[in-house]
Amino acid sequence: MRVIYSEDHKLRDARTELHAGQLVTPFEAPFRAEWILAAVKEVGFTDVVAPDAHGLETALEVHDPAYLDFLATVWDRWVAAGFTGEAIANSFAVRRTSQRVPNNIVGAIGHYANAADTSITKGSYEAAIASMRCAITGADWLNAGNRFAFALCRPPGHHAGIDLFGGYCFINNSGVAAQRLLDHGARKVAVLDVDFHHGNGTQDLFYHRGDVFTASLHGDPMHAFPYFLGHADEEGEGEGEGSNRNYPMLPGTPWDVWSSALADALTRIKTFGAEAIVVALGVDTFERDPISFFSLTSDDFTRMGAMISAAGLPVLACMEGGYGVPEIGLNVANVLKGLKGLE
Ligand code: OKS
Ligand code: ZN
Repeated sequence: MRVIYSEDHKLRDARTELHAGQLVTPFEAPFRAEWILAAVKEVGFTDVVAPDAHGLETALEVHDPAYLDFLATVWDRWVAAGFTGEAIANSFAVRRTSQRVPNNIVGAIGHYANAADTSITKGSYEAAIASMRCAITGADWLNAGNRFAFALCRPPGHHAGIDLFGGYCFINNSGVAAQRLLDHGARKVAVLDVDFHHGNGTQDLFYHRGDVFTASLHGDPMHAFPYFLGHADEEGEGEGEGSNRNYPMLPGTPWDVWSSALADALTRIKTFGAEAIVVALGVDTFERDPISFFSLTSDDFTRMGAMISAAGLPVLACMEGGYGVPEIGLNVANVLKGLKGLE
């Protein structure tokens, strides 16, 4: 199991998150990656490497070039406007409004945001690039013929759409990794999103494409972030018809219900003909996660890894969510152990 990790995640260290009507210390903070890295090393996953210095080539195949340019420049534009706080969107391009990108930075950030929770700071872009590089380097480990890799991505990526940031995500790491696998010979791949939250960004990237099967198991959007996508009737369109599958589930969902959805997703991934699985690996399905409502236990994460492994395909896990509690490290380590058939 190769682990890919960059110290540059620390460049993303926001002070503010708009949460419950207040600016709080973000849930998505540097300690997460440190705890996870320590825990996976602790159980013997010590093959930890830094990512290769990839540019934007692969990201440009799944994201809008103007969006990536916005990400690269937003902080400097925010500062140039004279603002002293972190960059937060507060005005949005919603129903029946123009989709022109405003010149004004407040308008531009609102155009490209799908939520106001995610403050942009100095260094956020550089951290997002490092995170993307971890995912690409992990994909290349599979491209070289290896069966497993774990990209310890931070910031996460699965809420980042073609031209949207939010939900702590800027560049869709799992999506970029899937594209990288396709660019290096795979004909079809799958992104399996086991994070508590719907992978709305990943769904957006591939909704009209027939070469990537996207499946997401998540809190029902009627009750949980990201609220506006993730329903069971979203199945893909055009070339992508039938290649998106959502499994919305209710508060308190335990392993037996959750794992039935996983089994169905894995069957469909095999039927689709995927040659590899990118797992958008959030561990915020844990029973004590501070912002989620499923009931998985630490042992369930080992079972999860074993089930995914049993599909018999190469697997790249890219880190997504999981917050607050010390068990995030153990839970990730357990998924990796399950993948490898340990314990
Ligand atoms: C509101 C909380 C917003 C939830 C963002 C979800 C992030 C996540 N302040 N996505 O997988 O874990
Ligand atoms: Zn999540």
